[in-house]
Amino acid sequence: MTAKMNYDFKDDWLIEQLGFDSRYLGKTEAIMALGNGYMGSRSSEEESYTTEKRDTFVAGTFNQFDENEVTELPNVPDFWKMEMLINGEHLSLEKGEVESYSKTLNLKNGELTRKFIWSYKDIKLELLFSRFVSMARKHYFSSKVEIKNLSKEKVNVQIRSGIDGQMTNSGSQHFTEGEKGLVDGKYMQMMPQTSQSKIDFVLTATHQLKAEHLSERIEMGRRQILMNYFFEIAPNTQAILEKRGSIYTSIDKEVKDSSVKGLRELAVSEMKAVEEKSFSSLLKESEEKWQEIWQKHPIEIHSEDRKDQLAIRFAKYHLHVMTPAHDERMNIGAKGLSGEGYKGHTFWDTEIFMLPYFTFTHPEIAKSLLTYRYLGLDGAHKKAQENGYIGAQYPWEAAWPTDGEVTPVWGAADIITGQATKIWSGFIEQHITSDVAFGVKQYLDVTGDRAFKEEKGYEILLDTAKFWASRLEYNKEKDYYEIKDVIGPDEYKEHIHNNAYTNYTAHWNVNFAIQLAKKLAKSHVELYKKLDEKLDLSTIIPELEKKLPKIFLPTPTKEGIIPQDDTYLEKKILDLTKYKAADGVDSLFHDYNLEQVNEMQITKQADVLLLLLLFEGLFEKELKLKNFEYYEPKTTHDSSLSLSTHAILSADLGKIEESYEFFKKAINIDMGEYMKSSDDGIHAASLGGIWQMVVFGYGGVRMVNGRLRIEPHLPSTWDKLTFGFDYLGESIHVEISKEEMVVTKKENGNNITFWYKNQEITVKNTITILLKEETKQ
Ligand code: IFM
Repeated sequence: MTAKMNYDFKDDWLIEQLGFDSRYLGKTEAIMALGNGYMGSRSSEEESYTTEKRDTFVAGTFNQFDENEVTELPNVPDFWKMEMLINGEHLSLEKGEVESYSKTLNLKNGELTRKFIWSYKDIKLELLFSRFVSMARKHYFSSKVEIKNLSKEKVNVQIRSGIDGQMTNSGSQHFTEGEKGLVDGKYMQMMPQTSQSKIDFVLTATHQLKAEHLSERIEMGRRQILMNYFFEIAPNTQAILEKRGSIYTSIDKEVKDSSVKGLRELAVSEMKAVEEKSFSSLLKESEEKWQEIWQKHPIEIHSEDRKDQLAIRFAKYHLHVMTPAHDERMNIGAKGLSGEGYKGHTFWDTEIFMLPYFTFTHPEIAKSLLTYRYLGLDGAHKKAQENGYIGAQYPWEAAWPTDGEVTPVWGAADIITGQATKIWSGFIEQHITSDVAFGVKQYLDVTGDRAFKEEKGYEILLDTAKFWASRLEYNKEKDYYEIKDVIGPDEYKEHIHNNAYTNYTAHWNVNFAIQLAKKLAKSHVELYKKLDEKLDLSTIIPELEKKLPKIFLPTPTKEGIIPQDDTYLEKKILDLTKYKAADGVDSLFHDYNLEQVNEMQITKQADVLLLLLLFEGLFEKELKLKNFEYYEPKTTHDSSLSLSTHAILSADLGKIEESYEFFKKAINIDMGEYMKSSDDGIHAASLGGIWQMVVFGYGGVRMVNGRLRIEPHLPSTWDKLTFGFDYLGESIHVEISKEEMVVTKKENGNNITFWYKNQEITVKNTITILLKEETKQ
């Protein structure tokens, strides 16, 4: 049997796997992951397989397994597993015959269903499994199985289902077992505690079963509490088992009594209310919440290939499933809540790739994500001090905001030496500090959020610049300040000097902070005083002013190429054709180790090109074009963060067909045919990249030097694109066809201004721009 993905539906809301193959469970476990930002769960099958990776995470509940490991999101006890014995035979799709297998995620309401007919010996059953994590009640989830007997005789069924705490993160057990118990004869509860962070969990589950000749038995095993149900199904009849579950933890913000006793009582009383409702009415409640998400700035793509429309929905679905919008002490992991990859840690992926989606369409969520960085200032100070600097040096990988740096020090074994490779990012991948500042500035430009600016945003912008003041190194011989020994976005180059992206973004951060401090000193005296007391601006700003003009910014060669770093352009060039064509990533490392790659002009992901995109106002089109043509062939796109940047930049450069090819590759990172693409979890940043490709790339929306610009360019296969965003408190709707662009905002709000081809345009209500000619009001 083979398994393959199918996206060919009429309504563009469904993703489906056809056929079952236990070698490829990881694909749909991750890309069909369920969640609501509070929790997220891989969509593992109900019956168990050795190849499965069964994970459920609760955002923010980090724990350190032992002192040799870094803190990570623990894999919490599992609820979804159901072991079934039919006439004493285990239900397993690895035996017998399976017909009409499909596993489907409905992006519209977050419901996962799995359907098939299973025949083994004289047993023939039709099974339909459904489940969802509620968007309406963030602690709750439900599942259901309908079993129809297609055999000639009645079948005896045993189902074991409950809460299974024998889960680990690839072997690391994060919980002490805690108490277990059955309340009122039907509510199973398990109360594990994380071993180091001491977070209490209360997990509750209960079942409802419609079946004949039913008997039941509770089973309390080691780290398990399970119900065993025994019943019969006559030919051509069915049995239905429904399950409800909930998770509460002692760090839940809204819970008044967070003692284990308090959480247990709360969970049981809420479960009693939830139990009254049918599976479908609980699903409906959840669907209504999803509707609110879908109705906020929907995107419509009229493309020859319907997968384009599906892709933007897929991206938005996951962006909401994985984002802990409910709690500003939490942020988005590089794999969301869909896998153990990157341990639930937050990277620059948030500010540069995902935050723009929220800033432009759900500013309140963007604010929460940036508040996390504000709460992370303590951790950033700690990191700066440990490294002998001052100010806020943001950690490359972040977990609980005050933890500081949590990047692991050792990674996979080197293919040549067999020794674990040192992960240098936590020490020297320092552009994250200006990336956070960039995210704050973009949020302020787009929302104009005064309260955030004055209470948090300005402080981040100034404190990050203060870090750079101490980080810059004076080069006496050259009489400039430089940034040596770093890793830029291209992680294939370690210990390099003057990475263009790092230097330019640090320069921007410093420059912006100087202007800001001067403005505040003049016009917001009280605020300036407060910030001065905290950050010692009266010493730092003059120091920054002295250093700024001498910060080294790599200048273009006579061929117009901005050197990625001091030595990149002197390195050997390798033809990457075969590696670029390979399935999956990192095929280069079948032939070379990192040390060797370090010595060649091979770039993992957009580096100089990302700089040209984010700071587009600084560079001429011709220079961008030359650099695009120079660097792209040398880029493996081994990081999922790369393709969207290339798609947007090439669209800006008028290479629209090439851009669309990047777009296609980018949407296929998770949604493609390659069945091993997502085993460690979905690629969160690339999902933010999908939104950016559509709205920034083809919609042409951008903030340039603090001003809104809209300059669309549709791929030739797209007839129409509609989308919306919030700008300075106004809700903007944009409709683009081949001929015109119509920009609309509600009449009674403030006028907004945007730039189109160097023309300043004011929108009172609606404006139509003929894309090739003049403008109609
Ligand atoms: O942040 C990225 C990095 O740029 C490339 N490696 C993976 C990280 C997490 O997504």
